[in-house]
Amino acid sequence: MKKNIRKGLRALYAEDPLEADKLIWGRESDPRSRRGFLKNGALAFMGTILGARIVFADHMPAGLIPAGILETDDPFPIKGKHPGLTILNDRPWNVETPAHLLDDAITPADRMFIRNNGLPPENVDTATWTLEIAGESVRTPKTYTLAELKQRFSHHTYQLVLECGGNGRAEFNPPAKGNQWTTGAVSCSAWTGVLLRDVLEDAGLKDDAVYIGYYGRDTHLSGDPDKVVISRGVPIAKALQDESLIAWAVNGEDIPLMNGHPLRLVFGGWPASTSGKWLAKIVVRNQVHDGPKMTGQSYRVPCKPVAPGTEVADEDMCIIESMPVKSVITSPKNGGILQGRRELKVRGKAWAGERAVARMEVSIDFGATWQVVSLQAPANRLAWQLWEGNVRFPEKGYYEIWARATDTEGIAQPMVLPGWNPRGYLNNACHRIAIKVV
Ligand SMILES: Nc1nc2c(c(=O)[nH]1)N[C@H]1C(S)=C(S)[C@@H](COP(=O)(O)O)O[C@H]1N2
Ligand SMILES: [Mo]
Repeated sequence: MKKNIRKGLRALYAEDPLEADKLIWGRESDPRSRRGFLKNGALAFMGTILGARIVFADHMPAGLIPAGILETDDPFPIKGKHPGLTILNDRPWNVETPAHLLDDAITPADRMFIRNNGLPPENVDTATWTLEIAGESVRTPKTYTLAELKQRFSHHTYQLVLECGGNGRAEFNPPAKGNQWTTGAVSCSAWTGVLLRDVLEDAGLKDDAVYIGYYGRDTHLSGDPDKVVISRGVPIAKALQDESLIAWAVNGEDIPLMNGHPLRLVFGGWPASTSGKWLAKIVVRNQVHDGPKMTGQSYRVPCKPVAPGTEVADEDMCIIESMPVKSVITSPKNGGILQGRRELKVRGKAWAGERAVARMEVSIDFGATWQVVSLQAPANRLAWQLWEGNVRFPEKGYYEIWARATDTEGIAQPMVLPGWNPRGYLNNACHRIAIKVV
């Protein structure tokens, strides 16, 4: 299905999901049960489009776009990046990774998503690149060359989940402005660098230090060299964690330019917007950092839940810290066809911000029943966890596989969109894929 048609579908569903159901499928819904009733004609039509009868149509929620029609095959033109990635925007580059390309235990660099707010630096010279440590709460401001960083501090490698705070934004209703990420603004690669803590301790922190902020060498879209693209940060406690890195390598190689070459911060489990790319400067602050995209409505959600569409004053918005529990089905690919068999291996990844994932379940009947699948421990804290299980389909037809992770505090992914917020952050609803058994 072509991109514009998919977009049209989402827009239609965003406006009024029940009306869209009626328009597209002739699906009527029962307002009490939120369940969609497919009349005979509608059921047959939906089945025709999906290529098979929807076996558990009885359980299919109203206002749900079938996963089987959300696929894309657009080619991708950036050198060093996988041709199967999906472009959301090309100025600046914003590119996501389809779920089936996240099947590796460690995300290869060519499959890492790209989220740029401005234009990456041109002609990066690693021989002259420097990192400055400054700010009102640093004892001795310092500047290091890349070579000095590598020589002076011990090297560490961690697998870390980077997920954009806006991953999943495409589902919000009313829609939220910004890149319409579906499920693919996430990666878990092996990052190598020095501990931010070691560098901060070398420069020395004053007692009043509460936050760090970063500055990178990317250029504002306006072309104005004095305009900062983005400057976010984390509280000192997160900055001093064992896994908080200033990294120059990913999976044993130089970081791709689009992902921050030659130096970037990596804070696993927090919105990836905290992980400054093309890192030039870190400031130690005696207050919450207030750089561009740290204040106002950016990377913030209402401190208390609000009704969809509510306007929320800046002072009632809270900074996103740890990301919520989430998972993705990486095999089979959405829209897969199972021929001559009824049993299927399903696998994927699960993560939970600062926490770990304790349980993983899948459903083939739109969440009416769930089956526990096996779940591995993370390679290290803040890495994602691999899960896998077998599902059995009772008969031929169209199915959706839904996946649900539960974290160590007992918090599970919601099956539908969680707390609406003005900018469309933190959508950790269950991932689902379509499978046809023929
Ligand atoms: N200098 C700089 N750092 C940045 C950004 C940026 O635009 N400029 N984008 C941030 C955001 S919003 C995200 S989600 C991550 C994305 O990292 P990636 O492109 O390597 O996947 O980088 C963060 N660091
Ligand atoms: Mo982001």
